[in-house]
Amino acid sequence: MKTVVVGLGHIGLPTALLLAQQHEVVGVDTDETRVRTLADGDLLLDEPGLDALYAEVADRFTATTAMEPADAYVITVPTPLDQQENVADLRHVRAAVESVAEVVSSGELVVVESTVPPGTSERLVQPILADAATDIAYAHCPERAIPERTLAEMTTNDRVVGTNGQATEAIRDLYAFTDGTLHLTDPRTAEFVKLAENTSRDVEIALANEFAKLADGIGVDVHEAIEIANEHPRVDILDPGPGVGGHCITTDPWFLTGAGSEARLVPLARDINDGMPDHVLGLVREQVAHVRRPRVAVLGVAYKGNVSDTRETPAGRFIRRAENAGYEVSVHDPHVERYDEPLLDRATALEGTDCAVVLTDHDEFRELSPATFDGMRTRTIVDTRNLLAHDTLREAGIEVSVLGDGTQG
Ligand code: SAJ
Repeated sequence: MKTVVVGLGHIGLPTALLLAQQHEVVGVDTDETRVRTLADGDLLLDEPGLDALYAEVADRFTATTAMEPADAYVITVPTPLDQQENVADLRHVRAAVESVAEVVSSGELVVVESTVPPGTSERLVQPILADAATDIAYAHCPERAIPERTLAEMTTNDRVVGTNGQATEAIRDLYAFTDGTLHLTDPRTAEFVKLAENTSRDVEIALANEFAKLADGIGVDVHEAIEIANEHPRVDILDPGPGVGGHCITTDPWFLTGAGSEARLVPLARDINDGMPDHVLGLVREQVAHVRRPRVAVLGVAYKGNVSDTRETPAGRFIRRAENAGYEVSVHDPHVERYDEPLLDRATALEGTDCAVVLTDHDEFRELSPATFDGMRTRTIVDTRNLLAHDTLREAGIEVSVLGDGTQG
């Protein structure tokens, strides 16, 4: 089965290479540079196993900017959030479907993996395909792998498959690379499932963040409280932090609610999580209250621990707010190579600063010794992830403030 994969990004490229283990695959991307760098062997993605897989399937995978006919088409283009309207920007999806419609023939398989609002398959995608050819086997199969575990999750996670009924057999053949169960449903439900999963996580993180702020006011250590509460067989509270980042959880709740929805909890959770960088700035402000023109070192700009991905990182929101407040900000992240702000080695980033703000739960930060902070002008730390060895640092005379530990109220 010859398969075309449209969009060679974080999801498209790993999917294309996994498919190429069994099929002839053509990757189509409108970005000429992306296609050229791929031809040069530079995958531009930090994914374990991806380079080896690329080498293994090289003779069954080609990348190009031009659409071509195939037996199956998998669309994995981005669906960004229209920041002004808080609705999905479906222009890439529409363009990808229209380009497939130019070459698709009756009886062939079209799969949309891009995350889309409920109803998009029925209202936008399927009508374009129906005008192009009859009896298209259509499925919406949203991807749910996480960055830097993408191949492992793509080959083991269950999949939700929303088909128009004709796609079932072809879908089993297409996703033969996964050991996960295929959960069959209709496209609209599949669209909803993906958004509900990420929205549920966003709401749960918002609750943890709310608990952290409440605990500070009440004088309780939220981390100890959560640990004990989670011993209950039906309670599983997540961890508070500096806010929610990543490409999906920050956008998917808006795809679910759409413009004008009557949903209240979902937008509120977004608001609570987006407000966390401001709350963290308040903790930093307390630490540097006595300093004229404070200098702040940010430790960690990846959106979560042990990854290099900075998409929608709460660190970005924090840094802009800190700079607007008149602070000088330096940045260090042991995992990140490319970022909007200059990245410094740890000692240089900390040198001459008044507060070190830990924003990402990288393992490297867990055991930072008191000597790490020797070069600071004023030795204070704000730990938003409850990560550091607080007692050891405090014994060495360093002022440590921990989000939610009950001492900020
Ligand atoms: N976070 C917290 N506290 C927690 C857990 C996470 O503050 O207890 C923060 C993280 O630091 C990060 C953000 O939330 O900034 C999101 O991280 P995550 O690990 O919850 O999720 P993602 O964005 O890496 O991946 C999610 C996953 N969805 C679910 O777990 C329901 C993944 O399976 C999806 O494939 C992915 O979104 C996606 O692409 O949709």
